[in-house]
Amino acid sequence: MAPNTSLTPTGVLFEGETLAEPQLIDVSKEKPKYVRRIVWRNVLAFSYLHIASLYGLYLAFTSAKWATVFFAILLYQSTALGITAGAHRLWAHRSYKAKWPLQLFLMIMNTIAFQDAAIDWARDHRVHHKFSETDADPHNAKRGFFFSHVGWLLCRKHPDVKEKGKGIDLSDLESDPILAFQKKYYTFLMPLLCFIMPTVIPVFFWDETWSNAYFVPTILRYTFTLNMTWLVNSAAHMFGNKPYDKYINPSENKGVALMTFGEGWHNYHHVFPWDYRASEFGYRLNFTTMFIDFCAKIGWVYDMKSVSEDMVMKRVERTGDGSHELWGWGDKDQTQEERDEAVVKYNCTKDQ
Ligand code: ST9
Ligand code: ZN
Ligand code: ZN
Repeated sequence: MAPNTSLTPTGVLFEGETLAEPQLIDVSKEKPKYVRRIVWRNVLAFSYLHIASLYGLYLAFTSAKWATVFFAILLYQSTALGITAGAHRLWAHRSYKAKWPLQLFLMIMNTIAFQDAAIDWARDHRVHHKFSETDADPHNAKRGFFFSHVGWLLCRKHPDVKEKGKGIDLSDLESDPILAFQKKYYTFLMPLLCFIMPTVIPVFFWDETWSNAYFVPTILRYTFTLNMTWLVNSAAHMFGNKPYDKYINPSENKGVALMTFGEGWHNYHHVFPWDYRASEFGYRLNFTTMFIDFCAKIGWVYDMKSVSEDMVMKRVERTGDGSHELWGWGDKDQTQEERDEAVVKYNCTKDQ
């Protein structure tokens, strides 16, 4: 029998004391040690995607038609919206409401982007926000850049993800007919929309070769979009300022914001996840907000939630790291202390 190493108190307070009944400690209830289990099928699949994408990149510069390259870029942009405006801001966070034509458009774009059914994507993402940087976070950035970028998709999830995830309410998404349809027919819809359609269109409409059509707008476009998305979990959880909350890892990362249509303002987003703009700065590096506002103008979007300037500033003052942007001297957010302590040369009036 293993020695009793449990920290559970035995009830014995001093040497010589005996207990009336010997206390048995149920070690079976102790948390089992986490062992990482690699999923080799995924390792092979992602290795293939990345190697084939390098070939796609070569073809894009050497033999693909302009129309094919343009098609790949267009697919990247529109399917990114299926993730940002769809899976992320609409479904995972419910930060705005959409009429069914937009829901349908976003569901189709989301399926072309192949990041699993939006219900599953949103489940992981809700867990990510509620248990950020713990073992229950599916892509816990404390486990390093590689793990939070792609490593988490190469091994079985930590038991805490599943345990804590059980408490997440998904009834709103499960009762949504468009999302239920996507999930039910995913194994048919996803290959058709993500792999077959983007390969067939260039061949039939502008006489592209099968190989260019497969490697450029299909494999390269898909792998590129995946990596841009993963950067939010890796780079934007490690590099950048924290003007709203310096006690958390998510950061304001302009490079990621640019490539993900506004999802790199990640310090703001983790502090105010219900804000449909996912940032304080309007359309700055935020094509998704522009798109949602445009849809609101044509009547497809309503009930958009955001955060008041006043509430943002209170949070900046309370927990920010001091990097919140000012336009310069006299900005209304400049503190009195900053004015008083400023070094002013050749000052000839009392009024600065
Ligand atoms: C992909 C997703 O790449 C990328 C998501 C990125 C998210 C980024 C977010 C950033 C913010 C937004 C920015 C957007 C920017 C976009 C820019 C665009 C330019 N709660 O998962 P399983 C339970 S996908 C509760 O298999 P394993 C549940 O019972 C790429 N319970 O776990 C479940 O059963 P079911 C393509 C949970 O076995 C069961 O466990 N897809 C939770 O450990 C099994 O679930 C792939 O390559 C939870 N959170 O396997 C597939 N999770 O589902 C990759 C699980 O029936 N995935 N449970 O209810 C896999 O192969 C597997 O999931 C695994 C883990 C091997 C990774
Ligand atoms: Zn995050
Ligand atoms: Zn989020």
